Amino acid sequence: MAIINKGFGSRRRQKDERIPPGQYLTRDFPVLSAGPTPLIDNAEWTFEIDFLSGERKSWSWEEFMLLPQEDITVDIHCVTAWSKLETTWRGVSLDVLLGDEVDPDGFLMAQCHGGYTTNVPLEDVLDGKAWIAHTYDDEPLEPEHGGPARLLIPHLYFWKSAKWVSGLTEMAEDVPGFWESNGYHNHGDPWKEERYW
Ligand SMILES: Nc1nc2c(c(=O)[nH]1)N[C@H]1C(S)=C(S)[C@@H](COP(=O)(O)O)O[C@H]1N2
Ligand SMILES: [Mo]
Repeated sequence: MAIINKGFGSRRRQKDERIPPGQYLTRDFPVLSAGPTPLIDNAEWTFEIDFLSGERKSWSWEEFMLLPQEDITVDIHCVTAWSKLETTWRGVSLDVLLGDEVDPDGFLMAQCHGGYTTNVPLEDVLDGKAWIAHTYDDEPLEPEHGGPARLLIPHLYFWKSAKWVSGLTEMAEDVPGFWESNGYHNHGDPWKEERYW
C-alpha cells in the first residue's frame, strides 16, 4: 500500500510540474474559434511565405507532403485555462519552411482563411519550436481544429497556434494580430502567465 501511494504521489507531482500556473488539466479537446469554420479542400490548399526580401515561397498540398515530416508530442495550454498533456501531431517544422533567409530578430504574422491573424517573434518559432501541423492523433486534422493545417507553437498560449493557416509574412517590426489587438498579451508565455494586457 505504502509503495502504491508513493507511486501515485510522485506521478501527480510530475504532472503538476507540467501544468503552468492558473491552468487545469482537461482530457477533451475544446474548440475555440472566433468565427465560422472554413471548409478547405486539400486540392485547393496552398501555403505561402512572404519574405522581407520580396521573395515568396509557395507549396501545394502535394508539395507540402513531400517536405520532411515530423511527429510531435507536446503539451498545449489555452489562455481560457485548460491544458492538455502529450498531444500528438504530425507536420512540417518552420525551420524547414523558413530556411535560413529570415532575420532571427524579426517577426512573423500568421494569415488564415477567415481573416484571423496572430503575430510571433521569429525567435519563438525557430530551432524546433513550431510546426505547420496537418495530422492530430494519427488522423487528418479536423476542420474544427484548423484542418487541413494549422500553426502549432506549443510553448505559447494556444491562440498563437493559428487554425486554417494559409501563410506567414516576415516583418521587421512587430505588429499585433487579431487577439493581440483585442486585449490578449502580445507574447503569451503560459509559464509567465502572459494572458492579457
Ligand atoms: N484561424 C483561427 N485560429 C485560431 C483561432 C481562431 O479563432 N481562428 N482561435 C485561437 C484560440 S483563441 C485558441 S485557444 C485555439 C483553439 O484551438 P482548438 O479549437 O483546436 O482547441 O486556436 C487558436 N487559433
Ligand atoms: Mo484561446
